[in-house]
Amino acid sequence: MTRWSVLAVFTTAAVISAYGTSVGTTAAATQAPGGGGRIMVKVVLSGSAPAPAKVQTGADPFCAKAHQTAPLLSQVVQVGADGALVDALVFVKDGVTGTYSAPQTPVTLDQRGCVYTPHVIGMMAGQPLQILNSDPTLHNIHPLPAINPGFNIGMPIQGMKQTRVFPKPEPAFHVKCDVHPWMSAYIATFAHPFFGVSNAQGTVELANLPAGTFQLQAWHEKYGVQTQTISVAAGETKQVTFTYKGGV
Ligand SMILES: [Cu+2]
Repeated sequence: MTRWSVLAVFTTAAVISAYGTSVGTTAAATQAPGGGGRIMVKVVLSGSAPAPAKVQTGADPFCAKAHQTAPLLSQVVQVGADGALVDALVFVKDGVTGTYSAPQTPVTLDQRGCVYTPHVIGMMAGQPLQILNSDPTLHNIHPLPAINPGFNIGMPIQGMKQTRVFPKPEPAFHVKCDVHPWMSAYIATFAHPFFGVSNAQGTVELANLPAGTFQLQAWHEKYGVQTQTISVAAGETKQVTFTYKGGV
């Protein structure tokens, strides 16, 4: 146990699962009959967060105007109520067997107001990534994967869309814009659908899990990786908290 970053609190509750095999359309739901396990994850920051840095967008008049009234703030550490840590990627690192087909529904990465939205993306390997430019200015999207092929696309026109696929699973890699150095996003690709990005409440729900013992990881771009091991029985719901100490 001491190997793991056990700052976490495990709360176990046997719950009659609302996730039968007839619910949901994910690959997990269709390929893991007899599963229906669920892990409710909360990611929190126990210490203080750095003051959000103002991002200088003046290099591009459009971007400057987009943030004229309220300055653009750094997305690196975003904290919600009660220390909820936003944009942490939570995923099953180990313990999933079987194969899961990638949904053909694309994940959209928008370039809007000279910001990538969402800031952190989890998607299945092979799932289409739709890249959208909502701005009437040039963006040049440039992902930097190590395992998957990278690309570098200029998108000069508002409304322009491009679709790309990362065919292999890969830990979170950086996405940058070659025109606007402050633009930053991360993408991770998975061989299964058991992942999620923490929302404004710091929560992620991993649903339709097969019964088993899993190595669960949380990844945050500044505060790094934490790991826990957790077992889920068929139809069981468990709660897990990842706690980061934070700091500047
Ligand atoms: Cu850009």
